[in-house]
Amino acid sequence: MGQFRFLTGGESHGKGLVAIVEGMVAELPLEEGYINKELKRRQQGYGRGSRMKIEEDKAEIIAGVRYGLTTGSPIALFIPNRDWQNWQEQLSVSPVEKEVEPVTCPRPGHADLAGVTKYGLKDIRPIIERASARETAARVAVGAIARRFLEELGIAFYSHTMAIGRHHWEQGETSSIDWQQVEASPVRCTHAELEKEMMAAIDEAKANGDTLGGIFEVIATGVPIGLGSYVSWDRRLDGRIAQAIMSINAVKGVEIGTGFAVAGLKGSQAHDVIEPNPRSKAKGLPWQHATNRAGGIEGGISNGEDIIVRAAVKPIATLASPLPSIDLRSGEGAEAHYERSDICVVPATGVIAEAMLAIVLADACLEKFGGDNLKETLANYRNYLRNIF
Ligand code: EPS
Repeated sequence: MGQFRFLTGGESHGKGLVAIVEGMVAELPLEEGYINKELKRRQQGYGRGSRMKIEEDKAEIIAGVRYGLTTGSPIALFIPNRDWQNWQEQLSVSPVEKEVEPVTCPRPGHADLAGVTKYGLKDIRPIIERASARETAARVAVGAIARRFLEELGIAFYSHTMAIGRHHWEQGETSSIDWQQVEASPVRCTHAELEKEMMAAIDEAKANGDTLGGIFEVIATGVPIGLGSYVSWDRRLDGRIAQAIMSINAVKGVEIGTGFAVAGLKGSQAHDVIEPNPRSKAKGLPWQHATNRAGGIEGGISNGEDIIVRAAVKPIATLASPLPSIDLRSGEGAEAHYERSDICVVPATGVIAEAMLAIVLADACLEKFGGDNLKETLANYRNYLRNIF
């Protein structure tokens, strides 16, 4: 991250989440309502626990915006946690008189054991709080700013669920997806039969005290050719996207385009042939790719096709029927810690990935087109497009 960067702070049950965003151009129209629409999308999805009934995420912009326009200064955001009122003693900033029972039985698959050891703590509570996916609410708020900016360049974002547990979408054409239907689906899946199967699988996991993972796909359309670069490892757009998506809680695998499947194909089957674009006089570049197996990136640079990213999400590590673990106080075997949690977060993770992809692309666009004011960036962008051929 260079031109557009951010930091978040906050615990899952603390007073709230904060984010500071730096590098956004001045005079971008931005309203809290736009950010809150994205926050609402993240809160949905079948398989969420009762926490989402408590929270109603809303971001307050506390700096960097005046009269509905960004000023070029850092943008500061605050998202209050409604559940904070139930955790004031457990997460008190000042010392408390009454001793709070520590959490000492780490959950397999969670940051608990490595985290408590790394930071030399006696209580797993601070690890639970900061490793929680609650932090992604702040990322989605930041991603909404990136998305608002990219809208001005004609770039849009979508995501859908490809699998929950063993229930898979048999690969269809992404271009055939009805995105309104995805938004209306409780699992963000367009196929009515599959949607039913996925929801039944989540119900079954819940009844058994278990959890489920899956796969989602995220797509960016309208991305110009030439973002990122092959010249150095850390400028490769695919590498930057992979890092951003892999950093989302519970994501264990990332692929761009056909990713892992391409490894089994011959070169003659794997690549996207280049052909003249018959519509180029009216619109677009003079060429097009016949297919998009590369997922819109070749040699670490965007190639003008849609960017397509898929990721595998592991089943959540907090199980109502806890896995075997140890009690760190005695070293003896014990059941892992359990507290209220979600059953499946694959649909929400797709929305979070849209935000992370927007953040990477906003950074790459600012790097390529520069500018400190929206008008300046757009002029540079249009000039680039005009001069491609
Ligand atoms: C999470 C546990 C659950 C989730 C939480 C992530 O929270 P709680 O312990 O309060 O029930 O709901 O996710 C969110 C709060 C959110 O906003 O996404 C965990 O342990 O990672």
